[in-house]
Amino acid sequence: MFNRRLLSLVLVTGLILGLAGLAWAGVPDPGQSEVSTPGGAVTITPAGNGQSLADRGTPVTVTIRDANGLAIAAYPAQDIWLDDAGSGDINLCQGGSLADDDTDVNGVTTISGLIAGGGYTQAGMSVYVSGVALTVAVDDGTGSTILNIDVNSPDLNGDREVSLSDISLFTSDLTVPQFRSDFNHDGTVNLSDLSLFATWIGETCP
Ligand SMILES: [Ca+2]
Ligand SMILES: [Ca+2]
Repeated sequence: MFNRRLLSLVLVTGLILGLAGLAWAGVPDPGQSEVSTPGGAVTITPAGNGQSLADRGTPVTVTIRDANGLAIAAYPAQDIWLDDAGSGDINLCQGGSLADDDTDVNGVTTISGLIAGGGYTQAGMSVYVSGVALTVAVDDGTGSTILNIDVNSPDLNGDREVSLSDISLFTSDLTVPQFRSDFNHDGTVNLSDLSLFATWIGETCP
């Protein structure tokens, strides 16, 4: 009798532990997942007519794993996005920086396209999976958990439209060049940036 009760206890305990394991399965774990990028600078616009991460040579690769370190396949692209690393500098449009595809069988996807949004930052970017920032970054050589991607936008004040206020800010940067207005990323702000800026005036989120 005692042994039978002991056996039941062992079975129940095993079942509970098994269920706990199942509960972890398929749930992204920020400590097991990874994100990497060569790093660089990109210009985004509210309507998503700026430069793609791929064109700027700084695509982001994301690998999503659960707490057991197992790859999570088919994780929805709409739940994986890029945003500032907590500075609040970037103001994205709805769904403005989603992953290119759902994760593949290895739990891998990329974020390499055009981003819709405004604001500017040199304080780094992060990948968020269902709202949780991934904490493990690889391959950028800095050991940092944030991504070395600088972002600017003709929407300089980050209100998700390119309007008069932004024109005024851009004009002041023609005198004292700032990263935020260097849309062709050549280290200065001049007529080349102005001609780019002109094509984006009036843009808002889609
Ligand atoms: Ca604006
Ligand atoms: Ca420039």
